[in-house]
Amino acid sequence: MSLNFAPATGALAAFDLLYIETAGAVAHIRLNRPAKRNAINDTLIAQLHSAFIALPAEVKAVVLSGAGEHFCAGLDLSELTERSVAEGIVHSRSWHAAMDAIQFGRVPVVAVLHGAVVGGGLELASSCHIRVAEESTYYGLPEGQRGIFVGGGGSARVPRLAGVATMTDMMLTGRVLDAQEGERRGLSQYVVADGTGFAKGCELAARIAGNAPLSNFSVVQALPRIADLSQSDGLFVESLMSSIAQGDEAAKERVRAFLEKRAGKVEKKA
Ligand code: 1HE
Repeated sequence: MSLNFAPATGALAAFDLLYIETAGAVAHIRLNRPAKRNAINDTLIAQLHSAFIALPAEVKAVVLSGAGEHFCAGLDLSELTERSVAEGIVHSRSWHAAMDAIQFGRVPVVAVLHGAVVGGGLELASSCHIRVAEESTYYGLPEGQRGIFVGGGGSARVPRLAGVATMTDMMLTGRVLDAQEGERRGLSQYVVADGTGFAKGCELAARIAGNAPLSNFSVVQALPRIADLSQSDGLFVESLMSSIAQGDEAAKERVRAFLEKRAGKVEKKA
């Protein structure tokens, strides 16, 4: 699917390590440091954080991708040696803030993956809501081999997608998963041919952007929190969230449209 993207203006045009373009309700944010395989340095994590906070109101969904041969090589290791323990904690927390701005931001984010999705790159991908992986994608957590631990939210997010056992294996043994195995284990929801991930991501983002805003809000904000609650507490929060969403005029109109045969049915994939 091709959307009519134009380079972002205003606050979103100000980032030198991101390329941002918009097409109506969809924004495309591309990590733009291909010479360093989109390795995330302090500037890039700050720019990601700022960009997700600065999304204009008309943007309803985001596609996140990486320039060049790889999605993201993780933490910029050249900056690692410079830090004291205290600075390391502050640094890790700056990643947490950026990833939270993505996961618990205003809009759903579709990550389009290709090539290396490693270390902090996998942490970034796992903070998004849907992952589309091109066949070239491979996932690794080389922290174990580098003598460090994940610090960008990976220990909280990756096990929720693929399980503690898979993450333990990847970290202890350096096991690398290909696109197919990543999908089987829950790291991505789609695997597509090389070169087609962006179109698929745009198709999904456009569909998401057409949902009622409160539906998207409840999926992004309530669903992961409910999954962390006890069943009893989760069901209570669900009853509140569903009642809030149902009360919205957008929901009422969509239900009316179905009953009056103006809306599509749920159909099996062709
Ligand atoms: C980098 C980085 C990086 C590439 N930090 N500079 N991440 C890793 O341990 C992954 C390390 N990177 C790699 O394994 C490979 O670079 C890739 C598999 C991603 C890509 O390989 P390739 O052959 O396409 O590229 P390359 O030749 O290895 O790298 C090109 C340049 O990018 C080169 O710099 P140059 O100046 O010699 O041209 C590399 O040094 C540079 N580069 N990756 C710094 N990661 C919040 S905690 C998160 C903890 C982690 O993420 S740990 C995992 C870190």
